[in-house]
Amino acid sequence: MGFTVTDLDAVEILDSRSRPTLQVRLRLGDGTKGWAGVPSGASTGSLEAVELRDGDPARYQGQGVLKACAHVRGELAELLGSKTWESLAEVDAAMVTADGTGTKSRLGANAIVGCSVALARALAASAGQEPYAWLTPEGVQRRLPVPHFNVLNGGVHAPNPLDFQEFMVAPLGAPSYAEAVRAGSEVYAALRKRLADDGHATGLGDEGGFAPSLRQPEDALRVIVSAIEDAGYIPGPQGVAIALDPAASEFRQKDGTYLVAGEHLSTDDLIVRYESIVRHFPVWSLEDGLAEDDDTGWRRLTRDLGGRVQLVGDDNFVTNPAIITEAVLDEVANAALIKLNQIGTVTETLQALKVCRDAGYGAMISHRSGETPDPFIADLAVASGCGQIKSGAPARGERVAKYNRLLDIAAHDTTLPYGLPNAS
Ligand code: 2PG
Ligand code: MG
Repeated sequence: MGFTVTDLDAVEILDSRSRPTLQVRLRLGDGTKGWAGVPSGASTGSLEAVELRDGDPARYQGQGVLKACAHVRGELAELLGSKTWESLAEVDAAMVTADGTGTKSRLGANAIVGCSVALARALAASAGQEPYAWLTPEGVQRRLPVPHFNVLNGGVHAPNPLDFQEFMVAPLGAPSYAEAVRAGSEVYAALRKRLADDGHATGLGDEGGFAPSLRQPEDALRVIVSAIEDAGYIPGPQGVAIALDPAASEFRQKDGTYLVAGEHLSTDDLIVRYESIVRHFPVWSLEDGLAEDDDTGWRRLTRDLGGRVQLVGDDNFVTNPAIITEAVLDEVANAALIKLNQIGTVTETLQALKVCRDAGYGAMISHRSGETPDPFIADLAVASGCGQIKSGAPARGERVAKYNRLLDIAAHDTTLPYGLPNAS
């Protein structure tokens, strides 16, 4: 049975970093409504779908999104209102074709992804289903994902001297999703106390994690392990493990070296450093350990560490099904980070997740460092069955909106298993 779209609108709102973004509203012919808040990254991959910004220096330092909003209200509203549609996939494909650039740069990936998410929500509501139920592909077992709480921030997400961007705690061993949230929050509180006791400022980075003046990644790892123990948990896969996103593209130098705490490291040096980190700390997952264009390095990293830890491609994969397919053939990484706005439609995001499932690659659903209260990724995480999500610290409204949506789903659908897919 087909559907029509009668209203489509967008307004310029602020994201969690005080930069303009879009909020999209949509209404179907049967009266059901959908909405979406569009996120925005800071450490972006060069092949990400392109956010359309106004570039008018007189407004928001050129970061306004009035043009993208106008595309939603104008060309996209006209397109979506032009006929009876059969599926979300058909609408997403039509938006991609109408944009015509291959990078979504003309209409704006921010405009397109907002319409796609708002439509997915409306179609779920129209079918009388929760978004996570409606989004679940055939044959996929829904799961409550392991939350990866980014408790300590560095890189371009914080003004401290720490080069690695994200230090996350992942309660892999928690007996349930609710207990995992509790563990994350208790470790966060213990970390705040530890840092304060050690004389560090406890100000927050963009994703709500603490941003102390630590320089060496190992110093950050040590204090996190102590915080896990202080909170009464076992550091490691049976309790609370650690995941890293160094976001290495951001500290790669023009000469090909990596600048970590003032030291120039070759690709080999950095891989050796990771080997040592993995030996000494309970790190179970490493995202963007090398820069997006360090292809030979990525292959070496995968050969050396791929059997021991999850290696997640973010800046290099940009949620692009074709790029992930190539990486699988090339044996690069063993998991992908999944961000809706990196590729720009719900349909293509679901395709990227399918590529991962079919290849036996892991997948982690992700927020962006600039966020809105929209919790859609929580539903996507459950629907995909991938068993992993990262949405920042267990603090700040735009971060906990996702974790809290999952608490709500867990409370109302008690049949859902918790954790990584191979765990049960
Ligand atoms: C990342 C993301 C999200 P950003 O690198 O994984 O944490 O950061 O949104 O700034 O790209
Ligand atoms: Mg990343």
